[in-house]
Amino acid sequence: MNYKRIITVQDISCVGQCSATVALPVLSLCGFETAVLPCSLLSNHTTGFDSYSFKDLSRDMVEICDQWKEQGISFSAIYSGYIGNTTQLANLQKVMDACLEKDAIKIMDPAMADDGELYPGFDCEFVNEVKKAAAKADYLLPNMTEACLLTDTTYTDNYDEVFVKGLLDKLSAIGCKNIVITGVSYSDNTTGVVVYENGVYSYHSHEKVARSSPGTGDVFASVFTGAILKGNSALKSADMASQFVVECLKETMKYPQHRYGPVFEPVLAKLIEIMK
Ligand code: PXL
Repeated sequence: MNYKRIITVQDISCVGQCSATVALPVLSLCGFETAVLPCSLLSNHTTGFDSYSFKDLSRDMVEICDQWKEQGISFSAIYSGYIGNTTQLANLQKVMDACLEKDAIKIMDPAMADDGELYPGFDCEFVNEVKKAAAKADYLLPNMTEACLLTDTTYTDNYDEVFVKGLLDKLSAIGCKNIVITGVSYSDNTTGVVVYENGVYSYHSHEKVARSSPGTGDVFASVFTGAILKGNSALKSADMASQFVVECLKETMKYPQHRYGPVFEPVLAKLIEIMK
């Protein structure tokens, strides 16, 4: 048996169900030891709250990475999510160079935008650096807004399959390998994921829950990572991740006042069933 240790590189939002506080429980449940390299420490995440504090941990990232290198600590997979600035992106590359085993799987969620808007604090320069990093991932998991930004395409929520395939072509052209675009909806009652795996295109649609939440992409990416590391195809992994996201959003609907994250904790047991 090959025991896999993952490193997840993203922020810690002390309150708010996103990033590391989602990745750790989900990946533990999938059975993988998950180390965390925090890039930023926030009081709470940047959407759905009135304000937030942000501490940049760029320097700590380098110190931590140097320690790991010195001690020969390495990882069989890396899952990166919300990265706060271009220095942190450069540090992500340092970790990939210094601490990954040969053939380590690289999964990147280019978490920087949603609903046609960049998250607060990001600009074009940052997007350009994310493009370069995205080309190095084995699996890239953008939502529609991020896929448009990474391909210099004007965002629209009125698109068709030709438009989406065009995004995949452009992402392939900049070097992205396997791509999963989330939140691709061609009808009012359904949404879904487009999977481009080893040159093959597929679309998997599922129920659209009338509730969205920041952090949902992080739940998707965490489950996807766990499923890939268990040896599933990207299509199967995306299907498992979508199923769990639907469960989480249905749960979230029970709490109309809960505005800042997907309520995933009460339904974690369902993930065990989905992962079987
Ligand atoms: O991926 C969602 C996310 C993660 N981390 C931080 C965020 C957000 C979304 O707003 O602000 C800090």
